Amino acid sequence: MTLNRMFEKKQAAFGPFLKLPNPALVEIIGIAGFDFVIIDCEHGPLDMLVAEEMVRAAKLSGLSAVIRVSENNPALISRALDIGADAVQVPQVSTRTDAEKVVQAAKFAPLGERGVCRYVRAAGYSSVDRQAYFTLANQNTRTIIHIEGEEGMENIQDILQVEGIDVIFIGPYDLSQSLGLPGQVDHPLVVARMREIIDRAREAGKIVGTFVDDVDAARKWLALGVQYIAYSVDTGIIYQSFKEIADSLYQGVGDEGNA
Ligand code: 3PY
Ligand code: MG
Repeated sequence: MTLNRMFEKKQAAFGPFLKLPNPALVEIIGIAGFDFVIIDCEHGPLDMLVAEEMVRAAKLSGLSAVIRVSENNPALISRALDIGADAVQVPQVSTRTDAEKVVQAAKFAPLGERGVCRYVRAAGYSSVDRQAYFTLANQNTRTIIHIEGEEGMENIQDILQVEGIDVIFIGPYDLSQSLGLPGQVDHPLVVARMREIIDRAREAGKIVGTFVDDVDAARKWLALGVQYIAYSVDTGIIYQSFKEIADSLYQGVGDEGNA
């Protein structure tokens, strides 16, 4: 499945953040039936070379590829889109100007000023028609912005006016930190601010996203109208699975190996 499920059919979409540099992992996630992966170039070791391999694996497995860049920087946004990401996810958007900067970097003229090169993966290495590429890219490229700080919350109404932003993503961890409660993503104050952003964004007709790391939390936010659900992180999911297996394998087994 892909993000079209959300953008066209108005249904919820699910996908994990990825920190491990592994295209096979992306394939497995596609086979498992998710809609998208978020290749995380903000936190962790991923670089553009491996991100391109992961985008390729996503396309082969019928997944949308989102790249989270490390900062709101036009050079990073255009590289992410040039290697073929379907969407770019940009952290720490705090003002209307920040949001406009994302659109400027992600769209070609007349909508923006994305740097032009048609010899990249996104343009079929120049095989896509020279005129058609720019129009198609502007239509198909999606922008996702993080609102995850006090300033972003204060300026939310202005940010929501910016055309060309497709998803408002609430980062609960950074938001909790900016409220002086680092990591307390279930704290009533954090939850209240998240709900406020969700309501404002939905009133403005925007799709809202957030991060969860268990199914109950996903259900809670879905019920409140969140549609873009970033479900946990590859490293955490793998750790959890191995831990559960190890715990049950070792249960009742003595130090000798077999009781
Ligand atoms: C955050 O919570 O701050 C994120 O960016 C996503 O988990
Ligand atoms: Mg964050």
